[in-house]
Amino acid sequence: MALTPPSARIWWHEPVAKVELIWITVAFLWGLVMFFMMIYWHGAGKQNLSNEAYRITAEGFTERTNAMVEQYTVREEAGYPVVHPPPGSDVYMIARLWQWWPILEFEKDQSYRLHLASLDWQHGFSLQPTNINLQVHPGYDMVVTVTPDQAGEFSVVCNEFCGIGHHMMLGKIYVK
Ligand SMILES: [Cu+2]
Repeated sequence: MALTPPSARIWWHEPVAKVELIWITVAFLWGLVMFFMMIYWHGAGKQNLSNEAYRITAEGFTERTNAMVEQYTVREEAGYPVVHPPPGSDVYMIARLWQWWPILEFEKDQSYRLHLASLDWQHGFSLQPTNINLQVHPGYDMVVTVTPDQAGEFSVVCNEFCGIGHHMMLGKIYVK
């Protein structure tokens, strides 16, 4: 019993019980299996990681985002521009305290190179209700090639705690 002290004072010379040995072996082997699965899943697990990242400056990224917004804004929504960039193009979304900017509008079954960068702290890009999750770091452009296969309205949620307005850091992506 773990709640009472061992009866023998020098308990560490006692042989290890069989069940405990079995348990240690099972846990160790399972740990090994999961370690190698991690490597396997990286290649074959259809993960949506950002495989490309480039060093950028906040100013440079803002400039590129603004250029896209100026050229392809189709309407406004609650003070946010809704941008409909041409299929196949480079698309930018800024993460900052506390918003994802601008709102993007994609066409179904078309591919885009989505660039994500933070202008201040680390944020987490989580696309709801799909299982797409990645970290957005300041100073880096995280590139993901996206091909939406479902029309609808998707929410971008920040899933890396980033301060007092973290829970209000919501963005939107439309797929038409
Ligand atoms: Cu955030």
